[in-house]
Amino acid sequence: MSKQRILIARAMFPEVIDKLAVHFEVESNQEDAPWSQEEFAKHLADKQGVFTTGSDRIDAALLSACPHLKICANMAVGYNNFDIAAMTAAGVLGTNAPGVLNETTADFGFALLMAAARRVSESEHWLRAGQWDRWRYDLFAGTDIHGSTLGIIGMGRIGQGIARRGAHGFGMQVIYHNRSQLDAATEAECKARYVGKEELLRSADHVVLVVPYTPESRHTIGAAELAMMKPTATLVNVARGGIVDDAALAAALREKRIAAAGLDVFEGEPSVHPDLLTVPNVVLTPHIASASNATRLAMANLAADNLIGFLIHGKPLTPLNLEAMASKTASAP
Ligand code: 8YV
Repeated sequence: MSKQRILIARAMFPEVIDKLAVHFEVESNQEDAPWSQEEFAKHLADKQGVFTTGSDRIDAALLSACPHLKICANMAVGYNNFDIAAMTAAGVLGTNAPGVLNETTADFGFALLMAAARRVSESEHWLRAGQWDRWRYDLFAGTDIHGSTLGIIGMGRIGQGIARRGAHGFGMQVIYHNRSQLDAATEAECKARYVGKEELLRSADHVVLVVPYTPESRHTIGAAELAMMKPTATLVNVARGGIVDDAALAAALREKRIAAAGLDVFEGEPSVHPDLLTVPNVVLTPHIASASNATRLAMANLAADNLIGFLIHGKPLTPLNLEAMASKTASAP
């Protein structure tokens, strides 16, 4: 029997391609060509499965050009690049890559928090520009991390990892806001207290965002929320571009209405709002919070195992819309 065909939409670890090639006829975009949606659809038109990253959009137009497609396996925990409703309607399964990146992303959230609050990037740029001629008592003085109040918006597994680091490692008081309150045991383990969003913004010394992107979470932090934060506060976004109103944030940073920010994700990335590029008190990184070698390999393997699990064995590991697809089939006339 001939092998099923899959597409790997972006450059990928050679060992993951080799693993997939045992089971499938694989086409991979190893040269990492930047495809338009039309080009993507052309490459995908005769495939049963696709390995995507968070930058590859799966929408109704693409699906209608790919009649053989059965599964889109995302190498990301976030899946706002998938139109899940359109996929379910087309009978296409989506899978994501949860779990394997939690601790690495929590590490990086903390790195951005410390770099922003203690002005690591800003002072390094200044030093590299040859401006350091003498010590001063207030040279790049920032805000303490230890003993301060850490506010986390979005208390999933990554948020909990950040809470544990703050509470256990740095003696921070942790408050959090989430769609629902965590169970008492998890709250105790994270030493975290549930509060309303406004209370969090007004009382936290540092605010970290780890909410998934949905139409409802767009601009969770805009001008009104920034106005509630302390002038000494730090804001960190390791969630998704669009959770923060980047123009409003750049203005707040420029006018020192908040002290600093650390951003790994941006509205419209890889473009970055030009105002963010010119304010000094923000640390900017190119969506690398999960980018340790080991974690990126684990994410890629999970996406590959979802393709193998579903197309070869009928059992995906981390499906997103399996139940919705089943109830659609059950209710079909
Ligand atoms: C990925 C991410 O690096 O998992 C996610 O949701 O945002 C990142 O870890 C990126 O989306 C690559 O697919």
